[in-house]
Amino acid sequence: MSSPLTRDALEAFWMPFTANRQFKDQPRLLARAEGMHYWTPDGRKVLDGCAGLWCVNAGHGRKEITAAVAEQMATLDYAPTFQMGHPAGFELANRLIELTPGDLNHVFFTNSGSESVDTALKIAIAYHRVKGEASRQRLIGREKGYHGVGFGGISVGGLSNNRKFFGAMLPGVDHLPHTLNIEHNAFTRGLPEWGAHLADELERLVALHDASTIAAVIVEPMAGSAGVILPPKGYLQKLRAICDRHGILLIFDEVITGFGRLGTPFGAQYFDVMPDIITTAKGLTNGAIPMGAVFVRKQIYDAFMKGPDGIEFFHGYTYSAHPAACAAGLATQEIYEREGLLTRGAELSKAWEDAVHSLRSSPNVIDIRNLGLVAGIELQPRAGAVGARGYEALVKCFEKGILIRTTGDTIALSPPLIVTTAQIDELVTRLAEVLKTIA
Ligand code: PXG
Repeated sequence: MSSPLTRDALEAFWMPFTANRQFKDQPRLLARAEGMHYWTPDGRKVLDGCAGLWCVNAGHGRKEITAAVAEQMATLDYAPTFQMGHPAGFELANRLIELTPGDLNHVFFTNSGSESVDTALKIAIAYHRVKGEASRQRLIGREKGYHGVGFGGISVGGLSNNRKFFGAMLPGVDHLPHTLNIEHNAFTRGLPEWGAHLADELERLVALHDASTIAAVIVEPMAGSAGVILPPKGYLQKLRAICDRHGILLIFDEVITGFGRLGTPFGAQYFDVMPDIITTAKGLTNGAIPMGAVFVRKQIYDAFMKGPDGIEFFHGYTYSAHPAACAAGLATQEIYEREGLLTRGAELSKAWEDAVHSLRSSPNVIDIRNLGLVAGIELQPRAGAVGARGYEALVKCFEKGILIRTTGDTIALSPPLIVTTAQIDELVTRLAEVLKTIA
């Protein structure tokens, strides 16, 4: 590898969610990006099969975003949004609520998905309190859920590696069962038929804890990080109905499914289920500048806007609605609209489904799951070495010029929404070639 960085120079940066020693012994560096591709420092071209980390939905190097950010920085580099404001924050909020379903018409800005999740959980608990139901403090997440890495997010999250090192976390949290079931649903195209009854577990938790103690349920409408786990047909509708029955808020964590990943602006529209709160980040700014946003329904916002004059919600970040992020967000939304990217996934999803399911005949593949422009390809774990096959796939794919994501032994694919059918074929063909070389 012809990186200018020596082994020593790699030490100072403690890398996130990375096997630091393995990486630093054999680094994989990305130096440049444009459109559907990255380039390594030595000029090798790599096809982006996962939109960076599920975020670069309009493809890389979008000049309109660069120009908008540069102009914003030259005009107003920073402005506080505590008891002050600047035009771009309001402009972006208004632009975004045109995309959200129903009356999800109020936006709280954050800087990441993790902050969006913690913000949403705090809004949910505070909402019940301002309505006079302060006993509703309990939060319900789901096994295998990923809601970022804040203490709120890991508490409602359901990935044990992300939880077990960090002590007791938030009290008063419980979890629904996850919906992954290879025995019943292996190689299903789109949403699985089996498993809607798993939502009834929420009734069991309500019976156990009593509805008067429960503030909210948070789920990813389609779980990305845990290895692409789909909701069975009717499952989300059932969750919605049970929440309604018991006055519990339903939060959809759409950090991955937001901004066109499933072929609709949000997953809520894809599934035709209306949550009370939606959390987002990633595709909001095409990954170019960090930003997150939490969307809440009118009744929630209105509940806070009553009561005595003064600050209604004691929460916010120095960089909430940062001018550079707002400029990036506005330019990104322009691109999405002009190029029809938020619905392009719907046009491509059949070709995508056919392409990824062709991997069924590849060695060690035990399940393939797909929805919109997402796919999960699950490999049989090696005896006594869970994740080893997945990691080998990641490394070999990179050598072969495709960037994929792996979680354990599951490969996740989620290309930028500008992907062509030829590039889908290229991605899947190269992946099939790699899988043939993995014992
Ligand atoms: N919620 C969901 C549903 C996510 O997918 C977060 C919250 C946290 O977002 P931030 O911006 O704080 O990282 C995420 C993030 C992967 C992968 O490879 C997924 C995420 C992040 C990094 C890698 O699956 N999702």
